[in-house]
Amino acid sequence: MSFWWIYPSLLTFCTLFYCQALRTYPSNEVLPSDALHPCVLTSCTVTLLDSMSAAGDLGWVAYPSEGWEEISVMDERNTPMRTYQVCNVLEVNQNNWLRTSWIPRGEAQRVYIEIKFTLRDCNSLPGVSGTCKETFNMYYYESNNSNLWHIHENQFIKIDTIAADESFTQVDVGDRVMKLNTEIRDISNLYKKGFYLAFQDVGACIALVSVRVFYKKCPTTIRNLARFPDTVTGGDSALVEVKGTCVNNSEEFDVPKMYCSADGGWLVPIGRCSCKPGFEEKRNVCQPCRPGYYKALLTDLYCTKCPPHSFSLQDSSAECTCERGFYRAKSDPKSMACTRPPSAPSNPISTVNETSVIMEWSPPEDSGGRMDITYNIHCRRCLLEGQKCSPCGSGIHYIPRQFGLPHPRVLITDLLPYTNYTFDIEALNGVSELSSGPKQFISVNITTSQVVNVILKERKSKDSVTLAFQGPEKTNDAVVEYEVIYYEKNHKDQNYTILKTRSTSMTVDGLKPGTTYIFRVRAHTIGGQGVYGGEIELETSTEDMIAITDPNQITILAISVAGGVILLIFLVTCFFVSGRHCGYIKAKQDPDEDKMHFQHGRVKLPGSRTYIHPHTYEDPNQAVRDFAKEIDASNIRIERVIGAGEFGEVCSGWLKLPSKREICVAIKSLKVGYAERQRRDFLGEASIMGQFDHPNIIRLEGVVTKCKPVMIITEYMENGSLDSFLKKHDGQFTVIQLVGMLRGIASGMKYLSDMNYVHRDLAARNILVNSNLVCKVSDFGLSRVLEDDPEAAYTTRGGKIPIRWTAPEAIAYRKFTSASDVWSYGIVMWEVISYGERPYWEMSNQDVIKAIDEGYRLPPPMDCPLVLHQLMLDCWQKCRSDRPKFGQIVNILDKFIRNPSSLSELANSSTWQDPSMQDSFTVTSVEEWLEAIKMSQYMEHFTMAGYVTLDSVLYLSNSELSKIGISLAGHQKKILSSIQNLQALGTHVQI
Ligand code: ACK
Repeated sequence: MSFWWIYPSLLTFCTLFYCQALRTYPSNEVLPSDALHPCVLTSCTVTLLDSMSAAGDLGWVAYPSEGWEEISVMDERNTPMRTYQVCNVLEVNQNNWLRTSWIPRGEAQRVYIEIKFTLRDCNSLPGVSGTCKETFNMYYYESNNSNLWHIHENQFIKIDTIAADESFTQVDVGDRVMKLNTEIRDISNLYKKGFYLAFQDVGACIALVSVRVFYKKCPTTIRNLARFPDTVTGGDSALVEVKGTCVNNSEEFDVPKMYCSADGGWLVPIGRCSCKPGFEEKRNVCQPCRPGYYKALLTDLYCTKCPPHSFSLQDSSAECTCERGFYRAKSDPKSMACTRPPSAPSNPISTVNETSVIMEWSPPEDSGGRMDITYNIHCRRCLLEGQKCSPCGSGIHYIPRQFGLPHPRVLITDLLPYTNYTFDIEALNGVSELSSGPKQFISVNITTSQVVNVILKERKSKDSVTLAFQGPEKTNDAVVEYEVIYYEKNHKDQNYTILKTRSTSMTVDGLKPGTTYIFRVRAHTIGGQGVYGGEIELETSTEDMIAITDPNQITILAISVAGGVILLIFLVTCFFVSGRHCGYIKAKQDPDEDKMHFQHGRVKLPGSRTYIHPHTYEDPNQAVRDFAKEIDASNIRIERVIGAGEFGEVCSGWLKLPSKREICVAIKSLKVGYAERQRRDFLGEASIMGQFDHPNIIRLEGVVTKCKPVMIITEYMENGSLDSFLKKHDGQFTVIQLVGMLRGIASGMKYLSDMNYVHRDLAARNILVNSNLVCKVSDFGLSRVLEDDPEAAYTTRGGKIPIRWTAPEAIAYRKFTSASDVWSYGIVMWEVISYGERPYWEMSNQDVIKAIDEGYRLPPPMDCPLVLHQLMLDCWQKCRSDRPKFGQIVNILDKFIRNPSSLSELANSSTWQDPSMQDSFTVTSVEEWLEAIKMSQYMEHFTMAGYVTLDSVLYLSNSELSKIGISLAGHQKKILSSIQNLQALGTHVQI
């Protein structure tokens, strides 16, 4: 038989699919791993046999001998290659076998056989019908034996009958029309070391050009930082589950797994490894963090710059080391800046009330970079101030507690009377215990007291008085003796007398008639000796007098023989002048000036230039009688309720006095069931108001005291209180109108200050407006300071103060003066120009105090003339003597009104105003913050330097700003002051 139809260029049909050399591996040989990588990443094949690559005889067994024949041909590169051909198409009953050599299976359980062949179309051959076939069969036989010579036909297992997709008909080699067929079959679940393949021809004309046997692998790969090794696909079509191993410097985060599919691809990666602390992932490997950077957690993705006040000098840092003097608390995240203990608290204010003390203080100026500031109180009892101190021991109560106070205030009770105490207020934060530095504290010395009421019991004769002592209440039996010192007024240096008694009363005789004496009393107790109480000024009469027998007439002369504390209440003795019961003293509102004056003479009449406090009257009803006109209730017609005051309702109505025209009035009534003290305080306002007569002070029409309800009648102010009036008419007035209102208020205040009256609660809510837009000062309540003002907050010294309106010295040590009223007036100016905006918006009182102390002042409201804001700033001078007087303010405002063009230049609120002082200032990122303060040009500087969270910028300093490239002093200042505000408004900032 000739093979005329096979020709050398046959191989132009063959494709060199695989690059391995033809090798058949001994069964026990381990496949070299580099043989596995011709086809990385997705799938990989390992060739077990490739007939195309055989250099010499293939050595396959063919039988019978006239069947398959091995033919050497040359490929296009003239390389000899082996083919097997058979073409016994003219003869019947062909059964020609061709069996390969033993093929080791290696690690494969499933192998693929790819055959390339040509097959002649029987129809194209003449005279072969009935004998010519167009298929052949493929078989395999598994065996551990590589040297079998003979295998019985029926031992083979059939893989498939192979038919040609394309058979050829032409013999004209020039046409190159022979078609090369490629078929792939597979054998699964192999289990012996190797196998033989066999091709059975049953009468076809076939050329077997190539046989390639291979298996598939999933190639080694790294996924999710886990390395997956080369994996041979499964014996059947099931997936092979493979567990990955973490690459260097990584740890298993969640067991990494993948599945090797039957066609050699990886599927379904689950789980992962993560780079260990100190390493970050880059291109499938874990690389060490550079010096200056760190990665704290397995779960962190990248190395980040060391937070402020820390550093890392080496590669692979899992955390940064704190600079000297800075620490990291156990619970601090590694990403947080290192911090230090706070500085000592400052500005302590203590208010001693007998045996208890309220202490308040300002938080430390340097919080150390932390928000978790607490305070401890350490108590020492000292014999002399600051000397020979010993721990206070138990029995003292601290409210809310002694240690770990979250807020800068504490109430301490159950102290011993007449005792010096030193309280050390220590500030701590989360890293205080890590520092070996000294404790940061501030000391407060206080002396406790207890009240001794001194009573003028009798003034029987012109040369003696009998005084009685009440108290100290809680330790009555502890009082050893009372000591009275007295001297003639203005002659203290020349002569004074000290008398002591164990009794609770004492008659002082041998006094000169008609002479003014000063008496002071103190108590000695087993706890120590108090200091003298306030001065009691008494003038002996020129004639003998009748004893006062009515206990209600007993006059309390003074309260408080107190350890140097200010709690003095003065009461007055009766003094008969012209047969009239009208003794009074001039009240002092300034505790620094508390000194009792005892004046001869008559009650000063309304219109006098000095105001008289009703408390100076022994009988407050007398003050009402002196200063307020009694009105018959029948002259009043109540119309409607317009509001609620501290003591009861406020109504509008009509007053018709005989021979006068009916006028509209406001009627304040005292609610039923009042206590005597409430009645006194209620009418006290009338006694004050009745002394004033000015177009910018609310006018008292009179009082109703003879029947109930007790009422105070004032002029009616149609537009109600100024703050709500402005809010209602937001933006509706001209600047001149607003200045006119302010001028009126200033004028009223000038009148009051000329009369030595200090208002203490000047605020837009306490100004009333009539239908002509005339503003009048009101609210002269007596129960102040300032129980009825919702804005008033308790201060450390016990009083209630409307913090936002009050001058710092009045808050700190109750220095209320006309100059502190001027401060409040400045705030009223701001309220007026901003149409009733709340001063300092929603900042807390404590923040306001702190901000003012640090020099912050309210910015100009929108459209505020520059000169008005300047005037406000003048009113808010820290030093009260630098503030303008009300008279000057009136003059300045008059000038503005006369020359309106002076008001045309507006203050630039955007440059003045730091938005971070406003309540609406809620920034959540460095970017938002920089934008808000118009410094966003520095965003990149912050980012590059690693200041990416608000937390991290909170404690930047000048030098750090310079380091990151912000060198303009003005910009540094702006950024730093905003940082301070951010710190102060910690709650506004979301970190
Ligand atoms: O803001 P208003 O309308 O003005 O509400 C309060 C309320 O009574 C409680 O004080 C109003 N009010 C007080 N005195 C007068 C007055 N003399 N004329 C008009 N309204 C008054 C105040």
